[in-house]
Amino acid sequence: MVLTIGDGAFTYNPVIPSYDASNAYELPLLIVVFNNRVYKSMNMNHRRFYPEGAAADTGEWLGTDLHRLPRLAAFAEPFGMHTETVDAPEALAPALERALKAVAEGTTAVVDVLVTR
Ligand SMILES: Cc1ncc(C[n+]2csc(CCOP(=O)(O)OP(=O)(O)O)c2C)c(N)n1
Repeated sequence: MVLTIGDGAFTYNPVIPSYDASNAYELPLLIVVFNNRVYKSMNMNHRRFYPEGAAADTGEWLGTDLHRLPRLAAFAEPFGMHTETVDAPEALAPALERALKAVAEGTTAVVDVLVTR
């Protein structure tokens, strides 16, 4: 089973209990995160509805700027899951191959893919 998800949706949803459920029900998943370090759809709404709001003044886009978050794959490590962080296009295929192998062997894998937009 494969889940593809953006970093905004990933951080908004109950990832930690879901990891526990994956282990408890022995349901290995391949999770691929498209990580652009922003909850962009919400950020665009802030800009659209409050173009002269406090955030426009301060540059502090609360709840939508995800730059400060630690490495997302790290949250899976205490659950014994396979983790990958991909920061170059050529690193993607080998990371997915390693992750698929882990899933085939029964371990959930989280591949955090850093994208630029
Ligand atoms: C299950 C579920 N939870 C929450 C939402 C609300 N929601 C809409 S878009 C979004 C996050 C979008 O951020 P990201 O996935 O990083 O995509 P981006 O906006 O950066 O393109 C969320 C949490 C939803 N649509 N569905």
